[in-house]
Formats: sequence, C-alpha cells, structure tokens
Amino acid sequence: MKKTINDLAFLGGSPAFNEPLHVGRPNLGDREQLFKRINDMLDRKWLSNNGPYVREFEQRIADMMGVRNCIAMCNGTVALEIAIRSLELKGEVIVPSFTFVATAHALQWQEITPVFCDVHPQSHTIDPACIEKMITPRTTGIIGVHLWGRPCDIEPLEQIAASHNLKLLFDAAHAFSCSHKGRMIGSFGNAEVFSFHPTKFFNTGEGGAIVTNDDVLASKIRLMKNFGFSGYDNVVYIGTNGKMGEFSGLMGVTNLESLDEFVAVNHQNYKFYEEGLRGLEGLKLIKYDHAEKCNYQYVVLEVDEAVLPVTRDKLIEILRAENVLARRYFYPGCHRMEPYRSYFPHAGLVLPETERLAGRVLSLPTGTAVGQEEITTICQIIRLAVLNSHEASGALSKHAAG
Ligand code: T4K
Repeated sequence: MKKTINDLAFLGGSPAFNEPLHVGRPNLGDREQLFKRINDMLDRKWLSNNGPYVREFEQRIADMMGVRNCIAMCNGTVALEIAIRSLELKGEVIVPSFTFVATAHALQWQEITPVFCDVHPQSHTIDPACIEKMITPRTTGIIGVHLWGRPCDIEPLEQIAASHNLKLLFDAAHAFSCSHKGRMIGSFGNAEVFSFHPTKFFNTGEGGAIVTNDDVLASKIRLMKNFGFSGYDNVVYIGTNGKMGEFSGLMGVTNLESLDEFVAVNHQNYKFYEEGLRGLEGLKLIKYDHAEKCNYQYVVLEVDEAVLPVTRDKLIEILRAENVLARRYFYPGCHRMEPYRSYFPHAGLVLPETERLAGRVLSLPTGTAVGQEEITTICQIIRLAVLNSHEASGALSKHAAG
C-alpha cells in the first residue's frame, strides 16, 4: 500500500520509505558497454600496470580539464599521499579541519603536521584571511579543499603561497567536472587530487587521480605510484603501489560517457530540493554558482538552531526513522578526531566557523538513486518536523507563560 505523508514513523505510523535512502549511492553508466569492456579486458588478459583502459581514462580526463597530465590512482587518499610526497612537503602544512579525515591523514601518515585552519562561513572552504597567522618557519605548503564541489577562494591562496614560497595543493575529491572562473578544476595550484570512490557522483569502483600541468612533477608521480620503477629492474626512486587497475579504468571510461547525465540528474534533484524546502525559515540549502560548471553532488542543508526549535541532530533522527539516511558530513571536524584531538586539544579555539558548521550541516540523498517523488517526500518530512517542533515549542512557552 502506498504510504501517505500523514502516516510517518515520527507521527506514530510506519517509515515513509521501505528501503533506506542513502547519501552516496553510486551512479552507474551503461552496463552493456561496461560488460563489453570487461570482456575486452579479459580477452586481452591485461589487468593492471598502465593498461590501455587506464591510459585512455587518463587522456580523457586531461583533455576534459585542459591539463597536461593526469595520473590515475587506486584511490583518492593514496593520490593525496603521493601528491604530498612528490611536492616534498614536510614540517607543517596548513589545511582545513572541515573536510573528510583523509585530507589530514594523508599528511600525518607521513609525519607531516596538519595545521588546522578555519573555513569561510559562506563558502565552507579554507579562509585565506586566517592562513597568514598560521605560517611558521616549518610551513611548507597549503592544501585547499574544494568542499562540496565549490572551489576554494583560489587567487588569494595562490598569492599567499607565492609570497611565502609555499606549495599549493588542492584536494578536489568533490570537484570533478567543476569550474572556477571558466577554468576547469584540475588546473590550479601545483597539483589537484580527485577521488572516484563510489560515493562520488562519478566513480571507478575505487579510484582517484592527480592532475598537474607540471611535467617534471608528473614524471615523479608516475615513478612513485609504481614502486619507483623506471623500466625493468631499474628502481630510481622510493615508491609505493598507487596504480589504478584496468577494471577501474574501464569503469571510468564507461561512466565518463554518462557524466553529463549524472550532472543533469543532480542539478534537477537540487532544484526539487530548492522547491520543496522554499520558505522554511532557519534552513538553508547551500548554493552553487550556476554560471560555473557544477556537479551538484552534495545537497547540504544548514540548520540554524537559533531560529528553529528542532536541532540538526533531531532532524537527522527524524529522517532516519523514515529511512532517509542523512549524514553529518564532516562532523565533528578533523581536529576533534584522533590523533588530532590528542595532539592539539585546543585547536577548536581558532576554528570557530568550523565548529559552528560541523554542528549545523547535514547532507541529503541525491544522484540517480532518487527522483522527484522521493525528494518531495523528504522535503515534506522536513517541513512537518519543523512545523511540529514550532508547535511543540509554542505550546511549551504558552505553558511556561501561563
Ligand atoms: N578528500 C575528501 C575531501 C574526501 O571527501 C574523500 C573521500 C577523500 C579525500 C578520500 O578519497 P578516497 O580515498 O575515498 O577515494 C565516504 C567515502 O568512503 C569517502 O570516499 C568520501 N570522501 C566520504 C565523504 O564519504 P563514508 O564514511 O561516508 O562511507 P560509507 O561507507 O558510510 O558510505 C556512505 C554511503 O554510501 C552509505 O550509506 C551507502 C552508500 N554506498 C557506499 C558504497 C561504498 C553505496 O551505496 N555503495 C557503495 O559501494 O565515507
């Protein structure tokens, strides 16, 4: 039987959805093409080590971004680690705390200290105005994160990096197929790093890439991701195994063919959320710059608890009861996770915006797994939760006054 909005779990009924709606369901390209390519790979018996699908994938990305080099990797985290190492970062690196923990771990893994910097309240990306006071003689670089696919404030970062002789790396895990001032993300800083994890709107199973216009750096990265091998029996560098396999490569080539469709679905979903949540005071859907290329892969709500009687966490609880598995990305901020909270117990004192945002944002399901019907229901649940909480708090204050 089809459920109605009056029949919700939080109103004493049953969940709005029978199956959980996740944030981060993978988008999948044409299966027939995928299977054709798998057969092709199997016939060829070439499964890894710079195979033809990985090379094709790299070339397509480089062309799409207008960058000289794309080096495909086994995942975004190893890509970050290799990018950091190839840029010879050491000592301290300035990085936002409001990001997925992999950004900080990629530094700490190599015994480089992540120095957490606050983010801008509007853009949620590293705030250039906070960086300069964090630079010390040990600082060697800055890592900006294009959070939610919205580009960092790139030009001021470039200026700060240039004037202090620091390397500038971008964690572009969220920003595949996005642009800044008409130029594709991927072509900024010394290098940029993508993630193609299944939770990203474009995926290769597991996967990632480093893109750079620096040919010397690219050669070094190619050595580093393949144990330092330069031809048979000749190791010229310390390296690791960061290679992307052929299966991921062919999945990437296949999913690239559906990239425009994935973006169009995300954009349409974003508009459905905009429509469904319009006029709800105290709830803000983060905005994208429609004049740029955006992937709209994250639908992020900011809950203003000063205006709303319902908290962010209560709203998540209500949504989860209806089988809408909203997420608190990127709660509680890296500085409140181990080992950082033990190393820097007072870091939060200089991260007021990070602390504020970590307590008020939630991500909602999007991508090809959901459509207008699901989103309309999700918005109705949110609307009802807000109205109910207003009524409850009104009744409470009347009670207190009377
Ligand atoms: N930098 C940034 C800024 C990042 O956001 C990330 C990754 C990285 C670097 C590192 O890139 P990778 O090394 O991962 O390539 C997820 C992802 O694991 C992570 O890739 C991603 N960021 C992060 C934002 O989200 P969780 O802890 O949310 O994953 P999990 O297992 O809870 O999955 C989320 C939801 O996705 C599940 O509820 C169900 C759905 N899902 C997931 C997978 C893997 C599926 O439906 N199918 C699947 O195959 O971290």
